[in-house]
Parts: sequence; C-alpha cells; structure tokens
Amino acid sequence: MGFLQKLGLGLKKTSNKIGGGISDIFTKKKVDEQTLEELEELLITSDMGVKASGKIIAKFAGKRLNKEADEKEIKEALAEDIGSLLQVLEKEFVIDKTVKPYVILMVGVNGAGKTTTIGKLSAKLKAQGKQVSLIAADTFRAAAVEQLKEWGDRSGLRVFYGPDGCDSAGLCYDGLNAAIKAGDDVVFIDTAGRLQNKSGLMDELKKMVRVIKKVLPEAPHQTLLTLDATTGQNAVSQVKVFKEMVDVNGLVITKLDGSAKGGILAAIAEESPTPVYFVGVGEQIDDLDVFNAQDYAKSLIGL
Ligand SMILES: Nc1nc2c(ncn2[C@@H]2O[C@H](COP(=O)(O)OP(=O)(O)O)[C@@H](O)[C@H]2O)c(=O)[nH]1
Ligand SMILES: [Mg+2]
Repeated sequence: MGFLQKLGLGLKKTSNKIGGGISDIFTKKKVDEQTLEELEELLITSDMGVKASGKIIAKFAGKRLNKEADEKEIKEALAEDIGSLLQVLEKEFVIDKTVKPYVILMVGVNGAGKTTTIGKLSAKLKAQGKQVSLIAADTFRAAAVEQLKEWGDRSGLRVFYGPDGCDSAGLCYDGLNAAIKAGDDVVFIDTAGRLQNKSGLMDELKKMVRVIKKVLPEAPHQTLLTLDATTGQNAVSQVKVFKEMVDVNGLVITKLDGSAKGGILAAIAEESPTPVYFVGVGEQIDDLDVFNAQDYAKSLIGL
C-alpha cells in the first residue's frame, strides 16, 4: 500500500466526520451564510481550533458565498484552503551529511510515541545506508529501555543504555562519546516525559542539552517534539510548554490513525507554527511518513 492510501485510511475517522458532515450540510445548491456557519462548526469540532476554522471559512466564503457548487467542488475548494493554511508546517527533514554524528533529541510527554517514532525513523535511515545508534536516556523505567532495545534489535542498531535509574545526562555523555568512537552518522536520544512534574522535567532536559553540548557544541542538531494527535487541543499547549524547555525545531504527530482529531494540525499551524517533519499512522515500522500539506488536507476531507 502506498503512503497516500495509508494516510487516507489512517485519517478515516477524521475524514468520515468532516467529509460526511459536508455532505449533510450542503444539501442545497447554493452556499449561504447558514451553510458557512455549519461548516465552521464542523471544522471546530474536528479540532482545527476556532482561529484556524474562522480563517479557512473566511477564505472559502470569499470565493464561494452565494455561488452554486456541487459537493465535490465544495470539498476540493475546502481542501485547497486547508492545505494552504497547513503549508507553513511543511518542511523537508534534512540530515546534514557533513555533520557526524548528527544528533537527534526526541522529546514529548509519556506515551506520545517517542520511542516508537525513533524505532521507525532509525529503520528508515539505516535502510538509506546510514550508521545509526540509539541512546536510551529514558532511564526512569526499565521497560522504556527494553522497548528501545527491541527496536534497535529489529534494525540491527547499537543501543547505548545504563543501569535502571541512572543519570540521563551522564548517559548521554557516555553514549555520544561511544557514537563518536564508533563513527556513527546519526544518533537518536530517547528521553522521559513526565510532564506532571514540569520543573523536574525541564531541569532534566536542560541538563541533558548542556551535557550534550559539552561533547558536541552544535548538538543536538534536531530536537523533535512528538505529539499524540488523540490529545487534540492539548497537543497545541504541549508545543508551547516544550518550547519553553528546549529548542524544539520540529514536530512528529502520531496516532493520526486512532482519532477523529486530525484537524489538530490546523490549530498548530495557526497558534504555534512549527515544521511537522513526520506523521505516524500506526504502530508498525512502516507507519511513518513525511508530511505534505496538500495531501494531508485532501485526506482530511476524504478526497
Ligand atoms: N495507533 C498508533 N499507535 C502508536 C503510534 N505511535 C506510537 N503508538 C503507540 O503508542 C504507545 C506509546 O508509544 P511510545 O513510543 O512508547 O511512547 P513514548 O512514551 O513517548 O516513548 C505504544 O503502544 C505505541 O505502539 C501511531 O502512529 N499510531
Ligand atoms: Mg518511550
């Protein structure tokens, strides 16, 4: 199955809601004020947020108000408007080949999908011929280390880990030095995400970044924030919270397959625009791909 098909299937819950909703709303031929209002409400309840929904509808109304159109035209016009709003999130994920090792720090709350995303992404990079290693710096739970080791084993990657409860910053220090010695191209650092203790987490992440910089002053070269789409609007506030802690330069949105909240990307585009490098649409190793604004918008509407 191609990824577009997969994305469409993954976003089925959202597109059933939006696409089905549009069919219910546009029972008459002309687009009037009432249909616009209903449409705006539909977008808001699909987690696009009030601001983004308002913007999309305003743009749509400018072209369509009091005009006749069939359902397909309406959907295509709307997908185009949503796509242009999402465009700000589209950016190519590039690993600088002149930088070795290229360090990717993965942050996000517990259960967001950090470890799984590292597993998927590291497998892709390995398949491209890169030498990749993983550092298990979520030292809080033994299960977290085991989970990362499993992903590493599947792809044949070295996993650097320490004893239960060891200092995560110290582990990064040793792990990065080991990666330099081994000549790795890319290193992923998995972290813990206990947001219920915000200041504790902030201290831990900041200390980790300080220690990483002691080994490699330019690292981490990417700090990716993983967000669980099923948390809806809460994901938008997580972007803001984590940006206070570390220099987040990209997002990964996971579990788009498990919710009708695929509209959340519109809220992020409007309220805290940050490149979305990857989207996760399942638990398997292949269920991750790059984000494309127009494709995503079409899949959202069910086109
Ligand atoms: N359906 C679905 N499940 C996912 C996706 N990404 C991760 N998961 C699941 O979410 C759960 C938590 O993921 P994990 O990587 O352990 O999160 P972490 O605590 O941030 O490291 C696991 O059961 C994963 O299999 C996704 O894109 N789709
Ligand atoms: Mg984890």
